[in-house]
Amino acid sequence: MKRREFLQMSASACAAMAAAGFGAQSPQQRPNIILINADDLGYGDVSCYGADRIRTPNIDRLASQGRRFTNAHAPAATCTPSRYSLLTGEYAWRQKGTGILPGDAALIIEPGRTTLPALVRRAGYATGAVGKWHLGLGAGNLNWNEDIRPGALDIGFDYSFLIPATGDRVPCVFVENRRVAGLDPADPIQVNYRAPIGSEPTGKEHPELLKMHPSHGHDQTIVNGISRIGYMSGGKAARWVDEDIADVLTSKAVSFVEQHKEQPFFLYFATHDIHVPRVPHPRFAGESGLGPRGDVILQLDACVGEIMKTLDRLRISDNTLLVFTSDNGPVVDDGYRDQAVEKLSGHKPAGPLRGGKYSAFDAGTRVPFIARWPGKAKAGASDALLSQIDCLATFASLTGQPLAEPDAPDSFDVLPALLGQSNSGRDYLVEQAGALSLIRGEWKYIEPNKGAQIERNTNIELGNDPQPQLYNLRNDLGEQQNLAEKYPERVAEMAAALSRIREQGRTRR
Ligand code: NG6
Ligand code: CA
Repeated sequence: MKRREFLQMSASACAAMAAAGFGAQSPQQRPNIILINADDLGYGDVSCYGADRIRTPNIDRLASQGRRFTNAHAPAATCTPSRYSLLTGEYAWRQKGTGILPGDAALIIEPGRTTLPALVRRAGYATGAVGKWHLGLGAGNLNWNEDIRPGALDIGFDYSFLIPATGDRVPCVFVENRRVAGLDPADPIQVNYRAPIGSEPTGKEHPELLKMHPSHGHDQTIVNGISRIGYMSGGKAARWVDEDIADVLTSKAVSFVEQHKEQPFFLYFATHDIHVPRVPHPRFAGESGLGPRGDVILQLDACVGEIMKTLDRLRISDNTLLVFTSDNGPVVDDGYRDQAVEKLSGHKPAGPLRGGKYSAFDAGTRVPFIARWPGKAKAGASDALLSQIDCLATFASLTGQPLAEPDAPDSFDVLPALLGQSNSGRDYLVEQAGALSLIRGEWKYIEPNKGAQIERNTNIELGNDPQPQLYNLRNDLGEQQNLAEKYPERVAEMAAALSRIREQGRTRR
């Protein structure tokens, strides 16, 4: 055998061995990975993060068995940019068109790029996405009655079962792989975000047909007695039942785990809860005493419990890294009159933090983040700074996959912090709401922004100010004291650092 051939052969043998779990990473170090991404769940919404008006026993148990991070962030204060960043390792604000998407938007992640699922798939993982997508589907002008492409299957997932956008946006159907699930071809779906389509009633014209009324927006096509954002017609047999969404998604997540228990798998489980419309299954309705928002927190907790139970039943808990987090901070009234405000009863969805969903204040992005990997991730609390944007580089490190230079430009490997081998995560992090913020160590700088200071409908403090803001998060977690005037040099320095981060186009070294 010639030397070159021999080298080639050993290279491919090595690759095969690496894929099979030998070599640098032992099989035990290539755990299954489940990433549960809740929707709009606040830092203070679960009892292991201090909630005392509601109990979340399953999430609490996960926290007691794993690492509970107190300074972990979603990359943005709304869903689409947060999830874009999570899956690509790139700050969403670097790309146009990554704001909250309508339900008929085209896919915003370029097929072929190194995404979180594509990366772990290279390491031999089976990859699945179950739940809320909100990253667009198709290439524009999508026909929902034909094969849907590009979609999740084109950016690294082997299997997908998706809510295309959000529960409050049409189309109110699930998409399984390339097709709308349960669609009757004789009753085709049409979707429009500009003008009414078909003859179905809207919430605006027929409020008498509603079982849940909007408080703002959400007055277009009525599906299951709830008016949504956008217009749709047809697809009646395929429409979801709001009360059953959590159970349907959990059963799809559980089946994926069961089917792939023999090989390493990565499951991205993006729950609908606790986003609006909040319509709990009857077994949770009224159980929290805090109205539907509290009830769907209990429902979410039960879903997490089901996943944990499944891992125990299949005896794979010890070889599974289970991460639980949320895509952005909390909101109470997000557009439906669902008693969330009236029944809050002293519950503090943001805990000690200021602001909420949509906000540049910390409640916008600082979220629960728990990582359990029995025997590998040290149980306990950690205040290491980390972001969901780091999942990509961290899982690359975990699975022994190299990253090419253009990949995941803003993702840092924080594996030592995740496992509790170290308590330092990142040094700094950019956060996205209307304004960008830079967090560095104990300091947070919010750049000047002329936007509204309070969002009228949701009554959330957005953290916008035409003047720069500087907070010391160590002494003033609630961001009450703007120290910008007191420390102008620090402000100038952090503003310059943020400009450099913008201009350089990447931060991963
Ligand atoms: C807003 C919606 C809100 C929610 C949000 C997206 C109105 C008035 N408000 O525009 O209800 O759907 O978009 O939430 O329509 S997210 O969690 O997906 O980012
Ligand atoms: Ca969200």
